[in-house]
Amino acid sequence: MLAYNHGKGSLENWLITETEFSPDALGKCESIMYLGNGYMGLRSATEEPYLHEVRNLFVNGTFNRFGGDEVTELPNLADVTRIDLRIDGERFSLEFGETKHYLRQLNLKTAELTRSFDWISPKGKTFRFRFRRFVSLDRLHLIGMKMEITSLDSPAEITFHSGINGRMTNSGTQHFHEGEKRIFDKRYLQLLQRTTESNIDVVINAAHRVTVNGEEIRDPVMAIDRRMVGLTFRLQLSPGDKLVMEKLATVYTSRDKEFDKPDYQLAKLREVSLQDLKDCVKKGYDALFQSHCRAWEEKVWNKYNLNVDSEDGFDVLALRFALYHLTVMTPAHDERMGIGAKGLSGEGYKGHSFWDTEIFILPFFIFSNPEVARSLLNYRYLGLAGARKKARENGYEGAMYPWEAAWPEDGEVTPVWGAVDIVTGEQTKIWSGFIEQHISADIAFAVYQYYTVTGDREFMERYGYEMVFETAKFWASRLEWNEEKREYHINDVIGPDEYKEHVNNNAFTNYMAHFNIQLAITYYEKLEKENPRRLAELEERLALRKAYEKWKSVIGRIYLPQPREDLVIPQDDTYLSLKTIDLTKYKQSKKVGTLFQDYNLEQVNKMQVSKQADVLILLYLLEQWEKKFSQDVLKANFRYYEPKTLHDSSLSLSTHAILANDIGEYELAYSLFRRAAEIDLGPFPHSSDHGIHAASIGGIWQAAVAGFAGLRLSGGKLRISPRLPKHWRRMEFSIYWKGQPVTVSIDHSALIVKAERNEPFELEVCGKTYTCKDQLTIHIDPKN
Ligand code: IFM
Repeated sequence: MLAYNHGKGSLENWLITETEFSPDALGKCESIMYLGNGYMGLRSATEEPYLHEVRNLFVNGTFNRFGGDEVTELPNLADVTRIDLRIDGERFSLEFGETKHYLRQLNLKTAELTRSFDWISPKGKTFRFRFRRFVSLDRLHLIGMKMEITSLDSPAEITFHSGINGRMTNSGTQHFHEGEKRIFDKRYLQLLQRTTESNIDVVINAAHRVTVNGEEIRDPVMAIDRRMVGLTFRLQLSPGDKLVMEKLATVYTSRDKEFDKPDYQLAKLREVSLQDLKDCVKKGYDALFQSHCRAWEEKVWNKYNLNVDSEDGFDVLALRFALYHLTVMTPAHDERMGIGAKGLSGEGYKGHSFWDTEIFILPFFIFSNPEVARSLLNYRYLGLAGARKKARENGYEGAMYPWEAAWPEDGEVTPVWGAVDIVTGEQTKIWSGFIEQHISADIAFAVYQYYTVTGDREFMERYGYEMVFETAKFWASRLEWNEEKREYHINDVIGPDEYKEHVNNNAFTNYMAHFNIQLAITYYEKLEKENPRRLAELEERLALRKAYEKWKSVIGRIYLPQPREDLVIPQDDTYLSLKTIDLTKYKQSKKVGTLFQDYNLEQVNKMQVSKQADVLILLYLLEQWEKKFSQDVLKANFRYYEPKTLHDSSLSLSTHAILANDIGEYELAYSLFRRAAEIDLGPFPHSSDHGIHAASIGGIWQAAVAGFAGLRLSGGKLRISPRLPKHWRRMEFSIYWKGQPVTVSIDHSALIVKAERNEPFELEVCGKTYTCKDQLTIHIDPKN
């Protein structure tokens, strides 16, 4: 059972609480309460093991491929969290005995996981337990853990084993060679393992400090076995005695920037990582934890300054949950890495990056932390090599970005086979890696958005223009001339709606390809004026003049599906002529994908049913570039597609929430926002088993800021057209506009925009253009 109202006073709406332990629904809390710092992610499995637990530790970027039939994935590293505990010889587990006052909590403010309860053993002895854990935001390689056991009424013998356990797999796949184990000074444990194919060295070190009533327990029994190294402590507790175990661990890999160099030496990696652990041990758990808390305060809460005053505390908590996860999932330290669709919280999607990053997550960073946004775009710049390879292999020019991306040079890594087909009993073929091609334009869109918001010319000249030019070259070569209609088509694709495969002229794809080519033309002409030298350099490498001429010749002849008489834009050539079925049952289902209990994908392909926002996300994105469609078109499409959209992808609800607000369906907008937040925070016990939903989490922020606050690009300009939900009294947040910090405060009667450096800028509010010099106050008519 999850509860969100346990935080009181300064902790109000900061705590995610599990109030009852359920061995049948472990995945939920393991995922949503996972800890991390962008360098690594530690799933929050309990210390004592359970049958259906998934214990994961991932370090970003350490991809490995196990055998030819598999695709590369983030390997599950050795575990440091498990503790095998016996009390008077009996195994400790919450499945036995009686548990009282159980609470497991993630404190979003301090990024600390705690668990506390009283446990009455089957022999009737009572113990008080408290566990604490953090993954430091201050020292990226550090994990800290603490266990406290107090015997409340009886003497007891406690034995526990703790160490580094390399017997971990990704659902059965073992990514590491056996490795080397070592114990230094009877205290410092070290496990060194190498991935089987990518040859990445991973070194994990751990040290324990065990005390009873403050007195240190020394001389544990040392153990080294296959793929593990550990210590066993044995001690006696009298009634009232308190056992405290502090465990610190450091995790390093040869992928770390400071080691991934031609002069790399394994010995150095081992030494540095061990020395770091020793330094940490000297500082001690409490001091390390304090520095970690300070880092959260400075780098996250004070920086983003997102405050909502809502009658419903859940809204506040959901936004903090979003900022928490956006922080722990993002490799802000290393531009060679992207964000996985499940962050670093689970094995789902193998740590791969999708368009989820550019369209759903990046806007948060572009507006709130542009440096990190730039790093994430650099990751795609580095990915140009793989994208060019994919284009070449498919007979195209330029850069065709992989649908799923891992290490930048890997290129396409989408698996080819997926879930069972309920009709044939075979594995369904995943076509996305072949024909879900809009990703290339999505990345160009992200470059556009980044540049427009930040004005970072240096980034553009070094990386951004090249990405836009190369993706435009891809689209120009991808277009297919239709002689009969005398226009260019894009056939045989999957658009965002993955329930429609092999369609022709998916509106999203065609418009985004058109956008990408138009953007390349605009940027080419801009660069020609602003920096002809840079253009000449690019010209030499990329044969741009020829490409530019091609763009100019195709741009006016790309087929862009227009609104019909009823203003509905056809999602593709056939969608609107497919049969409709009664979707009530599936729309109402708490589980996603229930349609596939009755139909296979081939059948679903022939119905007007969408997995996720398609035309609607197009309208949301396009408006940011140019205002092409009227409010009536928006309304007509929302009303047509929303009833047909099952939101079976977590990417969908937040987009619908934003657009519902845009068309004045305010209550629906709030309920869609709420449902988006409940994808991970809702009561459904298994919705997050494979990990959190990173894009949806970015979408929570977008639904609040781009939706309710109405802050987004519109026709290339900044616009803020707020319409807060009725029960939100106030909203405040900080963004950056052209490098200047800007604070935005909104309530139901006024919008206040503050230029923190007094640099004047223009913005549009509810259709009118204003100049904000230092502070701008605009009164809002709540009726309008
Ligand atoms: O990128 C998404 C896609 O749009 C829907 N299926 C899941 C992917 C990863 O989140």
